[in-house]
Amino acid sequence: HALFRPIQEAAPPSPTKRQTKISVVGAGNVGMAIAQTILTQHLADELALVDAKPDMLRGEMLDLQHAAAFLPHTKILASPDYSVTAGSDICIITAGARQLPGETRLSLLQRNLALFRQIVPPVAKHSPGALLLVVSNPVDVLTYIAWKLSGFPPNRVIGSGTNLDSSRFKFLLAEHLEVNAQDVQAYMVGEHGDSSVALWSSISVGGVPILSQLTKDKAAMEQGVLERIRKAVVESAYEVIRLKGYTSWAIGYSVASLARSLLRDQHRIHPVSLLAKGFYGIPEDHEVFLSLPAQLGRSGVLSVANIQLSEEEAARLRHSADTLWELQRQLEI
Ligand code: 6V0
Repeated sequence: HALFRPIQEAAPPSPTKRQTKISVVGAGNVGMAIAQTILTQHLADELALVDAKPDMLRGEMLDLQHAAAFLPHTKILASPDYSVTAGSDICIITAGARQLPGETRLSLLQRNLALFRQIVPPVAKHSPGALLLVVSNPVDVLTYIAWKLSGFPPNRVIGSGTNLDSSRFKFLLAEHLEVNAQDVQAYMVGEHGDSSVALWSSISVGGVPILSQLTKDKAAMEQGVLERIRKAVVESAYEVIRLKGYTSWAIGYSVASLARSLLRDQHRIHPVSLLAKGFYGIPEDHEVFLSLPAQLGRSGVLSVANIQLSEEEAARLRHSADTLWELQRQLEI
């Protein structure tokens, strides 16, 4: 005897209304923080997890499913087999090898290239229309590798890039200025991590541009403080890793905010890693991914903001582009 009596006249579901699906490849610290933020913010109707460790993966899936009574309704699937990701709107890649003590960047990159060879082709095969969002490090080079291996157009392959660095930057600026971080506008661009570039002229609070409001002397003094804040942003990832072993919550929120802007076609501006050749003097033959403030929507990167860079900022971007290009030339993709 049925628990509920169906209503015969109910209209069939509209054929234009479709379910939203997000897949997360790599159910480690970062993948699970992203998954749980996606669930609490109800960004998808279906969430698929993939990892190479089947028992751990099943454990993570069950643990999330057991929270069903407290969460908006989302179907949660998990499997080491990529068919579970079929028909995704966004595939987020967080799987990555960890740097071994004394290991060079190139050697780590080669191990991650081998990993991406196993991951990207099946992801692209099962979701040929998806947006690819790469989180694994080094994120700028791995986004390039994901672009090459997927065969997707560049606007559909995005690296989480300096979206997180910019959030750390806003947090530290907000503390220094004693304001709310949500009222701070500030961008870090370029390479994610040590060589990221802080755009001083971009900083404003509640519409007040910080540096141009100051007298010359004060601006010079404040520039020193800001440089210390930039260094603190770069240091902060190392500090969290030293203290707790990995970073997870901030990158979880950062990637969920990207997923929201993309899926809900919000046209919001985020600094993300995108194909940067031709921008700010980066040579056309340098197929490198670097973060620039970009407008994100349902079809991926919609446009790149035409920001005013100082000569020094542009030179730093070009230097990163040269370094990445040289590194990528040593890889056989
Ligand atoms: P982790 O906890 O070791 O998780 C990695 C997961 O990947 C593990 O569960 C592995 O089993 C899984 N994995 C490995 N190989 C495969 C494979 N072939 N197929 C499927 N799954 C596989 O690492 P953690 O989650 O801490 O970090 C993941 C990655 O994110 C690293 O590369 C980090 O450097 C990177 N981060 C990037 C950030 C950014 O801002 N872009 C921020 C934080 C971390």
